[in-house]
Formats: sequence, structure tokens, C-alpha cells
Amino acid sequence: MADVIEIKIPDVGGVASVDVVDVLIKPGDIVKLDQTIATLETDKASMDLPSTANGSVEQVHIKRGDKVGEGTLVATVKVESIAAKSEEPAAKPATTPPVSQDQQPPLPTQTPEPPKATIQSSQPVSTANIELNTTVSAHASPSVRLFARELGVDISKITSGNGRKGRILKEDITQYVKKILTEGGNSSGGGTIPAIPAVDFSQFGEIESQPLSKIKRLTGQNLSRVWLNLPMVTYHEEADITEMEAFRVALNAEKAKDEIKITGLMFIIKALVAAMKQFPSFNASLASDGQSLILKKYYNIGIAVDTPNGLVVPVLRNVDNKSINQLANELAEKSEKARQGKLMPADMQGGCITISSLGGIGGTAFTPIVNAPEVAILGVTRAKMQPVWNGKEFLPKLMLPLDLTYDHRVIDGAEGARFMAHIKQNLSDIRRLLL
Ligand code: CAO
Repeated sequence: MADVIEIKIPDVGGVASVDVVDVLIKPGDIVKLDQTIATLETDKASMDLPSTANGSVEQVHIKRGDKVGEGTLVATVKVESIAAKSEEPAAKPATTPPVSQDQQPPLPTQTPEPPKATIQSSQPVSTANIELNTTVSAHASPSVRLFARELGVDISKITSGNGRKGRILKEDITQYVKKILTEGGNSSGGGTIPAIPAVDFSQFGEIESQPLSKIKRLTGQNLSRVWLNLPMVTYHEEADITEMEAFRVALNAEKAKDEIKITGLMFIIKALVAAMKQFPSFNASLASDGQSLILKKYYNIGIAVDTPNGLVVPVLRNVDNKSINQLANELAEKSEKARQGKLMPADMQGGCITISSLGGIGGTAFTPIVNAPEVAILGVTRAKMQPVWNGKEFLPKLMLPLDLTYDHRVIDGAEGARFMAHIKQNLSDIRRLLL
């Protein structure tokens, strides 16, 4: 006669509430004693929940994402008779040697059948126990499952590992990811991005293979990560910099030959900081848990610099306290250091917003990628004389195209437009920067 056992969450080391991160059984499954049926996680540890019975799963009462505590019903399992495990003392000492599945006590079929009853069974999970349980019968340890989850790998897709009795190891996860990336992904899985197929270009003509610089490789990784993680919007605007340009030319005319010349970028930095002060959510980063915004009270601006080895972003610190001349000198010094490959990591850290200026080269607009965890990046392309209608006539104006890409999780569209309007207004009349 079949008995029904209720498997419940045991005492999880005194923790009141743990997250269910994986449920590994469904109704109809046959489970074995000690087999992992769910994975639980606190903010400090991941742990496997072992089955306390041999039998077939009748019902599963938890799902991924649930918060559970001691006594929560996990599953009901129909057994031919009560598993010996449920009668064992609650906690196993840490020194208990692992028992292999082959050595599991047989179901006590010889003993008289107990009356049909619902038996509550819960085996405490201590770290020592978790290790024993997973060593015995789980396909992968909690740390390997955690590793797989961090990489977005569905561990059930790996049928067997290189560990003892086919146990899945960390190396198996790494191998699986490598395989997916090189073979073009598993389009049926839905969780992976199909890779671009490899092509033998030599079949079409002569080729040469050139290794990417370290900067390019690292930048590539970072850009891909940002592209995949941030919902980005780019907003375009134009600022009339006719007067600003006249002032800049006049200032440079006063400078001695060997003095650093001022470019429009210095005024753009100042206008950007003025807008960041007005709109603090632009001078912020999303906390890693996505639950809060970290507002910064300092104003450090990263400037994307083109170098023979790739793009680097030195950071100008506390620009709100520096003059236009100081900024021009500092950028000249840092961009020279960047081009010689002499920037130190500290020179590139602590930025609040980045400016990517292609104005010296050309362009009418582009869509820069946010330098996360910053929330916005300002792109600049080449200013151009244009006829602008003032209501009565067309006047020649020097118009500067600006492109603002922002993280839409933090900045909404109207805020982005207002931020840009502020920058535009200040660049069109730089006296406003004194206010
Ligand atoms: N419109 C018109 N002219 C511009 C301009 C603009 N928006 N921006 C710069 N110029 C002019 C400058 O006035 C300067 O003119 P002169 O030679 O007559 O003095 C000339 O173009 C060269 O300027 P510059 O590029 O040397 O100086 P800058 O201060 O504008 O920029 C720096 C400095 C370091 C940002 C720039 O040299 C650089 O490396 N830019 C590349 C950035 C990049 O690659 N971004 C990547 C985009 S993709 O993510």
C-alpha cells in the first residue's frame, strides 16, 4: 500500500526566509532518497534540498522565485513504504561519511506495512549536510549550480559531467559555454545568443589575420556587456554655437604660440556639468541590485580618446572647480599620455558621464554606447554653418550636433530632452554658465 510523505523545508540554519532558485522535480517524477529536489539560496549561501523519500512525486508546492521558510510544504511523494531516512535523527554530524547511492538502505519491504498515512518529514539542511547530500546524489554541487546560473546556463541541458558518476563540474559548465559560443548557440534553448558563424574568408581572396590589441579586446567585452544589459535610447539635438565659437577664436588669438589652444570641447564639458547639477539623476549610477540610484556629489567627466591601440577614457576630476584653461591643459596632457599608452588605471576611474567627441573628424550624428555603470554619454560631431530661420530671415549659424544616449531604466525620455535643452541653451549663450 502506498504512503504519502510530505517533504517540508527543514531548519535552514536559523534563517527565516530563503529563496527558491531552482525546482528540479515535477509531478510524476521518480525521486530517490537524498536526490536534490530544489536549490535554495540565502544572501550568503546556496544549498540543495534533498528528498527524504524514495517514490513518485504527486505534487510540487513550490516554484522558482518563492520565498520559503522552515515548515513550508515542498512536495508530496507517494512511497511504497516510509523511507528509513525520515526516521533518522534530525541533524547529521558533519563527520558522517558520505553514503553512496548503491549503499542506500533498501526499502523495508519485509516489515509489516504501516497504515496509510501522511507523514511529515523534514531533514535539517546544514552546510555540512548539504555537502554530504550533494556529494552523494546531486548532479552538481550548489557552487556549480550557482556558477551555471551566473552564466545563464540551464544546467539541465548538461546531461552528464566529468565528475564521479557523471557529476557536473565547473569545468563542464565552462566547456558547455565555449561549445555554445563556437557552435553558434542553441537557438532552441531561448536563453543563449546565437553566435555569428565562422567563415573561411580565404575562399574569396587573400587574407591576413591580425590579433586585436588588449584595449580593443577589453573594450569589446565591455561594450557587448553594456549593449546586452542596458535599454538605451539616443536623443539628438543641435546647439547654436556661433557666439561661443567667436569667443573661443578670440581667446586662442590671445594665446602664445606654445600655449594649449582651447577647443569647443571645454565649453561642452562646462555645459554638461551645469546640466548634471540641474538634473542629478544624470550624475548617478544604478545600484547593482537595481533597487536604488546612487547619486554622486562630485563631477568627474570621462573623455573618450582615440589612440593607435583603441579607445580609452581618461577622467577629468572635479571639473566644476576647474577653469576652461585648466581643463584644456589637463585634457591635452591626459590624451597625450593615452596615445603613448601611459595612462594608469586611476586615470580612467571614477567618471560620472563620458563625452565622446568626433567633432575633430566629422559626422552629423551617431549613437554612442553608455559607459556603464554611468547612466549617460554625450556624443559630439562636427559643427557646421547652416541657414537658420529666425522668423523673418535665414541667418548663417554654426550648429553643433549633440547625441545623448541614456540608460532608459534611470532616465525617461522627457528628462533626456530637458537635459539636452539645458546644454543647448548654455552653449548658445555661454554667459549662462556663470549663473
Ligand atoms: N566641430 C568642429 N570642429 C571641431 C569639433 C566640432 N565639434 N571638435 C573639434 N573640432 C576641431 C578643433 O577645434 C580642432 O581644430 P583646430 O585643429 O583648427 O584647432 C580640431 O577639430 C581637432 O580637435 P581635437 O579633436 O584635437 O580636440 P578636441 O578637444 O575637440 O578633442 C579628443 C579631444 C581627445 C576628444 C579628440 O582628440 C579625440 O580623441 N576624439 C576621438 C574620440 C573618439 O574616438 N570617440 C569614439 C567614438 S565611438 O565610441
